[in-house]
Amino acid sequence: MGLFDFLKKKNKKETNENIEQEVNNIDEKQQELEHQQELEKQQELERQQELEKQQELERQQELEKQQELERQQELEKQQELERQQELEKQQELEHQQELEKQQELERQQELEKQQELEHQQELETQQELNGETEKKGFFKKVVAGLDKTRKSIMGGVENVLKSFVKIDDELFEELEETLIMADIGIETSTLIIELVKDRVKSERITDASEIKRIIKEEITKILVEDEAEFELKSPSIILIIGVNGVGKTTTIGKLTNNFKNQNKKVVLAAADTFRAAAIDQLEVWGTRSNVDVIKHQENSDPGAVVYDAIKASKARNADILICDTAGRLHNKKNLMEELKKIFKIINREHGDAQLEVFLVLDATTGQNALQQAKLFKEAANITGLVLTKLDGTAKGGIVIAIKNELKLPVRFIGVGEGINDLQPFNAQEFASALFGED
Ligand SMILES: Nc1nc2c(ncn2[C@@H]2O[C@H](COP(=O)(O)OP(=O)(O)OP(=O)(O)O)[C@@H](O)[C@H]2O)c(=O)[nH]1
Ligand SMILES: [Mg+2]
Repeated sequence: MGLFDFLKKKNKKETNENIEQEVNNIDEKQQELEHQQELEKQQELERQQELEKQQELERQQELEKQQELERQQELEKQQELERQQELEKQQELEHQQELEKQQELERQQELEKQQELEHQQELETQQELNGETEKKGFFKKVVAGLDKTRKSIMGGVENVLKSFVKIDDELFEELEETLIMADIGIETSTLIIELVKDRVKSERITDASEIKRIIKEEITKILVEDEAEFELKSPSIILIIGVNGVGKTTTIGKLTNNFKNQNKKVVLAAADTFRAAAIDQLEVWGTRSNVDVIKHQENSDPGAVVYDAIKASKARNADILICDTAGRLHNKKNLMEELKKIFKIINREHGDAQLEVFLVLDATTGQNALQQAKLFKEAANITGLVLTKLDGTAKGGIVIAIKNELKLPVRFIGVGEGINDLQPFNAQEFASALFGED
């Protein structure tokens, strides 16, 4: 082989090698490219997956948040429900307690009513047994009831007279003091002693023992002065007033019995609405005499009760309507305002009825009774007095003071708690009972 061939061959070989090299290069490049693409695809895929993962996570979180919120709301709803149930339970409990309290109160009132009724029945039976329903029996009771008063007045007078032989100013002073001590009051005691002095002078009395008789006569004169027969026409309204505890409701019970015995038709008005027990108490008395009692709820307007009672007594053609009133209002002004309202209603609704306003006074309170009468006289047109509890008090001398100072007629006197323990006041009889036979 020649050099040329050799070179040619060599050259060809090199070219081939070059080509091969070239082809190889291209192959590598190709591979490189493919690898690159593969890599990018892979990365793209990973990014994609990453994104999806991210989105999935966010969805997940969103979902959890949502669920948490719902759980929270559910919890709050549950708590609200429990609170609501707790409240309802509490209210139910309170309602139950209120109901029980109410029932207990009613049971108590019913019991008191029953006891009051039994007490009255017992008294009545007792009186019937003793035959005291007779007027004679009543007079005896007045005499017995006034025993302490008699001793207080006349016992005192006798004691003073015992220690004086001569009639002088000192004797009169001591006598006056004795009368004041016996609840006859300063004004009336002074008047009595002045009258006694005048008579001692005009009748030329020198014997001190004569003075006792003169005192009795002068007191009797005061008691019987201006006495007029008390008469009730039909229809009549009697309004019973007075401070608490003096015996208003009891007096109404006794009066009702008195009028029923005279065949009068009576209706009662429970216008003392201040206490539920006051309404019940009047009802008990109504039941005992079998008369209608017009009543409203506790604390209702007394004027409205009177209004209804007037309507009822007209409809039933009643002869007498007797109205109980409260003596226990918060203050004097309230009490007087309440009375004024009642008067207005009576005048408007039953102006043609005979209106009697009876002030009830508790004789055992002595001078207080006189003070009360003065106060009530300013607010109400009192037409008569009822003196209660004259049984067994030493302060009956107050009747003399009341008669002299107030110029109001005493209409009835009470000498006990029973239904028959009330009588029309008869001054002459009262004076006899007060001073007895001696
Ligand atoms: N011994 C005696 N007790 C009497 C007499 N009158 C009433 N009482 C008693 O006095 C108390 C009070 O009587 P009530 O009739 O409730 O008096 P009230 O004025 O209606 O009283 P309030 O309604 O509270 O304002 C009762 O226990 C009666 O039994 C009486 O003439 N003699
Ligand atoms: Mg009463």
